[in-house]
Amino acid sequence: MRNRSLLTVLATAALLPALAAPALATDRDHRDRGNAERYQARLDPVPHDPRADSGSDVRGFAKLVEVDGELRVQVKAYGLSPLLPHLMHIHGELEARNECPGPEFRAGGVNDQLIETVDGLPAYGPIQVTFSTEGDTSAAAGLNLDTAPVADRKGRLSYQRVLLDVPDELLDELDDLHIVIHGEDLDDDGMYDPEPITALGAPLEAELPVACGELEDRDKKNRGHGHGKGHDKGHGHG
Ligand SMILES: [Cu+2]
Repeated sequence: MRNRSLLTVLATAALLPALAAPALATDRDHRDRGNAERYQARLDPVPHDPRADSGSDVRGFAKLVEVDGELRVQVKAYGLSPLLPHLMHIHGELEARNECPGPEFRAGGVNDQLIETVDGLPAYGPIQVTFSTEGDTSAAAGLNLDTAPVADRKGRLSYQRVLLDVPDELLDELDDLHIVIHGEDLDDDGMYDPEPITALGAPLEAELPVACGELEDRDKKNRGHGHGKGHDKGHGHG
């Protein structure tokens, strides 16, 4: 993991001058030719203390396709709190560990048994993109429950949208980023309780991360490009 992070940093450092001059950026040229870059993420439960998370067991799968600067997003998840909105984001930055949080991230915040959004930030990094149902898809809409996709009465969620405003810098590093789904009705009363409020300034139940997955480049994986970004790594949380 350390090797990969270092290589990722080096690769990005090499890319930065190219980003400053878009006409020369190979990734940009790549996109302008209409090639699709395909990414996927398997979403697994965030490892809260099972005694505190009301038996949450959220799993899912995300497919992202980037074509000409547009990001087509498809997420299917199940095991969610029924009939409630679930905030969903792409998280990440190179300064973070860029991995889904392990149990060691439970400490801190309003509950030491739960991995609150802020608890997990050193692992998956800040919100970069919001999978909203309409309007703003930036981090600014990250806590807007009004435009968050809603799970059905069986706790299933299906989300599809073409995102038009994802910054190029993010599109270029999608395979270093994560998808996180939030929201758990901890006391099963059919609503998100207004309290406690976490360090994020949001009600704990609405913001609690419940599933996380690392994005990987499906094509790079299939082509086996050997420039140090291979994704043969396991899901260890080290
Ligand atoms: Cu999030």
